[in-house]
Amino acid sequence: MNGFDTAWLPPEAFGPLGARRTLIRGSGPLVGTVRDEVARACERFGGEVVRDGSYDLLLEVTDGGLGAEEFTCAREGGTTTVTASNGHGLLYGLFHVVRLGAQAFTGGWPREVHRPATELRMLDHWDNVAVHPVMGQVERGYAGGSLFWREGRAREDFARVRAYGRLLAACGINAVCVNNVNVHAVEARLLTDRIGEVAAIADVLRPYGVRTHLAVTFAAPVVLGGLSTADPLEPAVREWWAAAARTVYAAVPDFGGFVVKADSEGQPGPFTYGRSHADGANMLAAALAPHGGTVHWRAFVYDHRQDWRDRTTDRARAAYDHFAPLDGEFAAGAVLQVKHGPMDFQVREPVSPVLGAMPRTRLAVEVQATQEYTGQQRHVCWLGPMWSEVLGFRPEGESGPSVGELARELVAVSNAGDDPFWTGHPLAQANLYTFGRLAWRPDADPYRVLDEWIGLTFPSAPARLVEGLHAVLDGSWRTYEKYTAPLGVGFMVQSGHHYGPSVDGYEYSPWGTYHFADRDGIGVDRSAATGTGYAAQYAEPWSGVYESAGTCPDELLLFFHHVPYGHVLSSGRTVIQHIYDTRFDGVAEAEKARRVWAGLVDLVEPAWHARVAERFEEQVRGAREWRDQVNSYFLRKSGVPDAHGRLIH
Ligand code: GCW
Repeated sequence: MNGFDTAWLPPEAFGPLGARRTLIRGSGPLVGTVRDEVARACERFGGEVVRDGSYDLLLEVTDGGLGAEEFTCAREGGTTTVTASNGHGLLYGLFHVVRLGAQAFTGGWPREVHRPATELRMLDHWDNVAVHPVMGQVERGYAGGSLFWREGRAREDFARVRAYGRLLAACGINAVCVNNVNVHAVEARLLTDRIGEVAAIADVLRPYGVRTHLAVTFAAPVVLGGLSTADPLEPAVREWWAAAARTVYAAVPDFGGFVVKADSEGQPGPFTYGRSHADGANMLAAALAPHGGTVHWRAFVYDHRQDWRDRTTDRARAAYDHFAPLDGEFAAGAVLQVKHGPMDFQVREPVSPVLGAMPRTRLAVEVQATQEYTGQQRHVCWLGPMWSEVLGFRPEGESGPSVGELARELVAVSNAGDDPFWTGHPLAQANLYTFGRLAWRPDADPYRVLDEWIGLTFPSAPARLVEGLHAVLDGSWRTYEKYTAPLGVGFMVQSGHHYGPSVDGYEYSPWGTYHFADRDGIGVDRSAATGTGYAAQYAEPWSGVYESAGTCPDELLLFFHHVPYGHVLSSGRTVIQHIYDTRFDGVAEAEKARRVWAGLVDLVEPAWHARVAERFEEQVRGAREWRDQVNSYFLRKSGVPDAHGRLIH
């Protein structure tokens, strides 16, 4: 390994392409990137970048009426042709050819048009410039330090950032926000006197078609500008932001825009001035509009200081209650960035009702690749199937559009850092890759995407390795769910760092995260009839489906209902027996995955194999801890013995 892992772009992935004769037509910086990629592959594999004469592959910028990121690919008469209307599309076309491997030069097929379904496919980095005393450098980061920042400033050596940009382009990601949405004092200044550091990063990402975005604090006019207010309707404040945007664009001409976490978990926002979130977002959209930028305004607004005794406040309702009434009020340059579920990236949540309730708002769906609540990159948890379920959900039922169709943009909190394997757990690379490909095509089959990832990461993998990787990854999210959170209950984690079990870890906290287990039953009543009314935030058919415990899907039962332990699920099992069984099954599955991985030792590069093997030890230990704590807790609460008489402590 040359300092860091090649992930899904090992040199061998360029073998078929690099052995051929390629003609490249077009000019501009991204065509330059394409040319460099092909030239490098040819140097290694004996092919040639030709200027004329015969060729096997034509990569051509033409005026073919294609959109900015689109490309076509065809193969006729022994020649493969990729066309695009600019360098960006051509770069995506090149990586398409890489993905096809030898197949790109075999047989023939008519012209196919490839275009992304979403305009923006972004990674948000929760990276701090300075190391934060509690959160460390990367908030919820499980892959070492930041790729961008080191020792309080932008890195001097950008080799790693360049390699990152390349990996992102190869899976279709076109935007990165380079700092944490919780904007601390040092990071606030990236907007003003430290914009040069952002510009340096943008320069490195630009050749891969990745635009740079910045998280900013809503209080910037006060904390940086010395104004007495940050009121979004105050002319001096609006002018301050307009001037700030001008400075940013002078340094970064293709700057993507701002990301804002306002009135959320202590961050400042428009509520301080009695203004709405549309007022706040629109002010920033107005500042960015003359330059073509957008503001990503996060919908993660809720009361994080609630009284656990108060059963009427329901955190799950918060985003909808705050934002749905504002539909139609957001400016064209404002994107509302909505977490995929109503709570906070738990292992299982329903899809956020906000996504079906704001047809006149530009929506981005936010998912979490960094595994805060899904094993922190010590456990294998491939999130493709979860994201795919979210994107396939149809808020108005079968005849209506899917979330993937409603979302104009997809955003993931990145799971990458300066760890040699990028993601701490090497298999977590699959999450990053899968996110990019699902963002490009939300209706893609995640298991096919995983095949692609395997094909690229392990070129010419024998069938035993391909099968082994599928065996370890395919069901890993459900395995994780089995030993952790039953039936849609969340937050049974240790408080603060969120790793490992603590059934009551958040039960009496101010964060709005309760399961209400007592001796008789468990779950949150979110029905309209007797509960918090959250179920009514959905349109039919879902409001009806979720309203009744009889029709609510098993996996979400305790999210929507408080039921007795003896309640019989549609699976035929009681809730308590389900809790016991799934814990035992989850541990058995984790142990099996560990065995499968051990059996691949001869097929995977030793350092790679060893890192995963080491993580599996921790995963199995952790899974047993989850099983024993959760089962013991519920045995003690309910007094109901396990029907199979297994050991519960
Ligand atoms: O999941 C929670 C995390 C916070 C995070 C917040 C958010 C960046 O625990 O660390 O803050 O969500 O999404 O803003």
